[in-house]
Amino acid sequence: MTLSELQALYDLPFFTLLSRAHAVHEASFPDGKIQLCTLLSIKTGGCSEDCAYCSQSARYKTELESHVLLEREEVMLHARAAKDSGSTRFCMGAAWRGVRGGTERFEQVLDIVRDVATLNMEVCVTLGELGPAEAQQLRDAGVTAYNHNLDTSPEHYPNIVTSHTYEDRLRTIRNVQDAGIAVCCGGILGISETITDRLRLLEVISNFNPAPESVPINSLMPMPGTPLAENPQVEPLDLVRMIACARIAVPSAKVRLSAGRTRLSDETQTLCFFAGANSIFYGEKLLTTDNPEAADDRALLAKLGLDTLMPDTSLGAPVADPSLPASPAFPASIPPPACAAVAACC
Ligand code: SAM
Ligand code: DTB
Ligand code: SF4
Repeated sequence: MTLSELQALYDLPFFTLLSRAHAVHEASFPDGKIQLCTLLSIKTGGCSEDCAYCSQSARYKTELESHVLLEREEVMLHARAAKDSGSTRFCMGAAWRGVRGGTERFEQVLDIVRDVATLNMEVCVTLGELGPAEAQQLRDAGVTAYNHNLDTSPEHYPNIVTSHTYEDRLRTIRNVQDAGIAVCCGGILGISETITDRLRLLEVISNFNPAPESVPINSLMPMPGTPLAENPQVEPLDLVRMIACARIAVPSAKVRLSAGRTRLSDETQTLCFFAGANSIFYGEKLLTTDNPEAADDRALLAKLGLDTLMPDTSLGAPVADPSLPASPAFPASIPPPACAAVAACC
């Protein structure tokens, strides 16, 4: 979709936008089920990058307790618990700029992935920048999806992150697509962006070929010590509009109502589900911040009569439209930039 098409959608009367989004949702996901995903931070804090919203950046004095890469056995305890609680996707995050093949740390991550993949859950990782070889190794180890957010518009991104570029992010996404891994790519609201920045993000993501498998929409959890610690809360109805636009812009993708749900009422979340959100993070913790209690989420879904989705471990990258060029557009031969030179790289 183009920015002007998205702007026209966004400007519709609220209920018109919601009914359009709901119709798209029903057509794309007739069973209306909700996907439950559980997050685990497998390496916390000490990140070389300067993302202004993030408690894990080493550049800010936050209250975070850092830890090195968790042992495989510990990760498996969390993964089994997630499965037992009804989660069907296990997403592991690491506070690195990126990963590099041949390093001990990356081998450890591959071992973790191989173990988690035995549990019959979807396996998602978010490890920062990847080259084509690393993406292929992750795929071979059993990764079904890779999360790499663009977060906001290309114009606003340099106001939020200066240690890497939007283009770096796009290049990783292309490497993930080329390895046949499903792409999970979305953004954050509440990082001093305009509505146009939000819609520009959707414009970029909606033009991916192949389309992303999922689009997480996070609302800023303001972290003490970060530059955005005092940012105001996202206006709930603006979040609902954004979810509705994401649903229409990328009809085949799961739209994940991601960080920030602890600050949303049940009624706002309900509107988000009606507008097309069909995935949530489930369990008391996101990576470093709070998430609603699992029992509260189960109660809300039961009240709404919403069933939960089974895992799809055969998940591959959605098939590209052969009549259009691949997007993001980078020759696959371009190696990942500068990662080897970055001390905090795994
Ligand atoms: N280091 C990896 C990367 O940058 O892709 C993975 C982890 S990073 C924490 C994943 C995403 O979490 C970010 O792109 C951002 O959208 C979201 N996120 C991080 N901190 C957040 C916060 N304080 N509030 C809301 N979302 C946040
Ligand atoms: C995504 O878009 N949101 C998740 C997941 N992908 C990795 C992370 C949210 C992090 C929220 C802040 C924290 O817990 O540190
Ligand atoms: Fe946080 Fe990821 Fe940015 Fe590191 S690269 S500061 S973990 S968002």
